[in-house]
Amino acid sequence: AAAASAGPASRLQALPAELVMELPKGCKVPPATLPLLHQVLDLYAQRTPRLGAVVDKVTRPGWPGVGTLGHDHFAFRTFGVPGLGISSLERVLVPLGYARVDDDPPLAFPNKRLVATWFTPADPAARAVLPRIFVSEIQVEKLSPPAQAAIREVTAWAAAASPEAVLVQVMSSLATGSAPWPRPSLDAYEALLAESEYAAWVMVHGYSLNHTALALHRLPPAGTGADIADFVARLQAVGLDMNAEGGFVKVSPDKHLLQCAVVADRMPLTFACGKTRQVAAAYVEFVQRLRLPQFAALRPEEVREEHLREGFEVGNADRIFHSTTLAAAGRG
Ligand code: OOG
Ligand code: NI
Repeated sequence: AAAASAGPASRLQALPAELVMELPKGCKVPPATLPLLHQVLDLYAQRTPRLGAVVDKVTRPGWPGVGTLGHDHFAFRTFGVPGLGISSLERVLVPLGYARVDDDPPLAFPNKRLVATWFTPADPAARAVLPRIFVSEIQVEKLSPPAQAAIREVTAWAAAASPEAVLVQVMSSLATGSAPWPRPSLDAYEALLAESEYAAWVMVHGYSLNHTALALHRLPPAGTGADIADFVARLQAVGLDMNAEGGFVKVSPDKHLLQCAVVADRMPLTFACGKTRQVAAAYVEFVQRLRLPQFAALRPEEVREEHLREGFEVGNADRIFHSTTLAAAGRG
């Protein structure tokens, strides 16, 4: 896939043209929203060489393929410390036309010491194009004293700053792809990694996009979208490693939310001590949302995003988090 080269996306360097979003006419989304989301995606594409490979394969003749791939959701990870955490992205997303959705019960992952929530475009007309945004945070107070100390040391500035000042730092981190804290030494990184893969990821990647999830339900055939099990087999056949945790396809208890992920790319990172090692970068997910039973009578061509299973599922997400665990790869 060629990098996007025309129109409003002309500043973008690495983003495949198939992943550029276009808002439907008349929808009420602030003008800053799409440029920021594209900037975040472009930085992600630069750090995720596998994305280009995935898009190339998926849009090849013979696949259920397409000119445009839709984004079901984006996902970010954060440190749950004062001033940062989920609330720091809420301050970015609400002015961009997103509304927070608080699930009841909340999405919680006690074994990973994580909680999560998600955001949806406030204007329903934008929901078929703009991604949902899944945001998680690690409950720092539940980590060991040394891990807490390492995180608090680099985030103390946020507790002391005004919300407006923190917002400026978070925005600039989103727009540049660099974390709003210094890079750790390799020893400090490895100590954190031994305790929490998630915490180590956030320490080196900050507010970089963790993944985009591409929407299989927006591909043909109408009414169901592309079959996810078929997709897993196709992706494996072209040599991509899939997250094998709990099976390749993660299925919600209601059977209507189906997810799978290509495991994270690795990238070499030079630490503050000058040493370099491979770390997990970002990954690509696929989602198939199936039609809700109350819309079973619709003709396939009448089925829209609002007729499909909404939201996220704790059991699926718990497994998808493993996509940045470098040992999670499997070829079936
Ligand atoms: C998020 C994992 C969960 C989903 O769609 O349920 C998730 C992460 O790895 O940060 O993406
Ligand atoms: Ni996801």
